[in-house]
Amino acid sequence: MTQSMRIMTESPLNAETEAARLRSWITPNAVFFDRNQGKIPEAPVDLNDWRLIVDGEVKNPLKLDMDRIQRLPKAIVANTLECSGNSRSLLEKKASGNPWTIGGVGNAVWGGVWLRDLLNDAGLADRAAHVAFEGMDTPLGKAQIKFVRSIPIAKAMSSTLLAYEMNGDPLPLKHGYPLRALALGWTGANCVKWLSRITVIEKPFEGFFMDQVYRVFQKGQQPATGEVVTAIPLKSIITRPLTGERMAKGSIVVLGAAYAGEGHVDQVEVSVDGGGTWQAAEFIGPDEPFAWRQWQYVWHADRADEYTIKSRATDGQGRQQPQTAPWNFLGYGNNGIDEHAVTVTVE
Ligand SMILES: Nc1nc2c(c(=O)[nH]1)N[C@H]1C(S)=C(S)[C@@H](COP(=O)(O)O)O[C@H]1N2
Ligand SMILES: [Mo]
Repeated sequence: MTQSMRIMTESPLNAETEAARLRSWITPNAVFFDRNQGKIPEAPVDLNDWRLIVDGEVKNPLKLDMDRIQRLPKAIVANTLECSGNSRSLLEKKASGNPWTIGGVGNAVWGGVWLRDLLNDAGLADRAAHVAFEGMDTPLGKAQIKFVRSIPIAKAMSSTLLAYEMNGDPLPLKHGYPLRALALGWTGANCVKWLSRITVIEKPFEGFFMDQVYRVFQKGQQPATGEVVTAIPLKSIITRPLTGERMAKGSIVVLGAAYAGEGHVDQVEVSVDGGGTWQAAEFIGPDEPFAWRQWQYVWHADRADEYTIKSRATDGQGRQQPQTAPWNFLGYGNNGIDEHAVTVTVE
């Protein structure tokens, strides 16, 4: 069965999940969003030819095959992955990049090994401060720039998984087979697919995908002086009803999801009068670190009219989603309440 996705570009493949497929806690692998800078490998690498190299500022560099990796203690963790550019097209002031609506996000249960276990085996040298990941995808475009990203050592040692399973299946080719990094609670750009090499370095990796993109900067500002995108910001989305829907009067189930990156979503509220009054939504389904929470709100819509529905999340520190998202040149991190409003007709 062909699964429907909203394809934004075919080469590289960038496709978002339909809102209706974001209504379950687990996003099925077949409809999980695709975000690529380069060309997805045509065929899965033969594991006989594949090794993971761990080198750089370590005492004993490692070269591991998949059997060795799978004999290490296995971790199974939920994690919501979101592309930094998700919801970009909903910004009032346009920003350049893929025109994501809300479907550049998904939640999966990943199986793999903790990066910390490998780094401890390799033994960190004193100068170890960042960890760079290199993917095996073929770069597209004239510049032939490989997708390499680095994260600080503290994140690498605390909560970064190397995943070889996704929702109980071997990691699908599109999502990084045989191994991908997952900096839990951080945006997708920090989660390099098709891993071949992990290099411990003294300072952040310098290169196109570190310095020119995945940074928050304003028009006219040098991208490299902007902040690097790391943790996913607090956000809620409405997955039912969808904007433009017409519904019969009566009880209408409003559904959505809310996530907070490394934080915890404590509360979601819903407004059906454009933000005038707010009622608490109920959570449904699991509550796991790094994973979104699904919520519902039963709306008794007795009067035919046009309505604007909004949702707002509060995290464990009492912080709330912003009313409107702070704008930046590449439109990253749109978590505005207003930008995610849906307008429906009750008749
Ligand atoms: N090797 C490699 N890893 C990559 C990318 C890429 O282009 N190449 N894109 C990144 C970005 S920007 C995102 S949002 C996620 C998307 O992961 P997915 O396609 O499995 O949803 O992968 C990240 N890892
Ligand atoms: Mo991304």
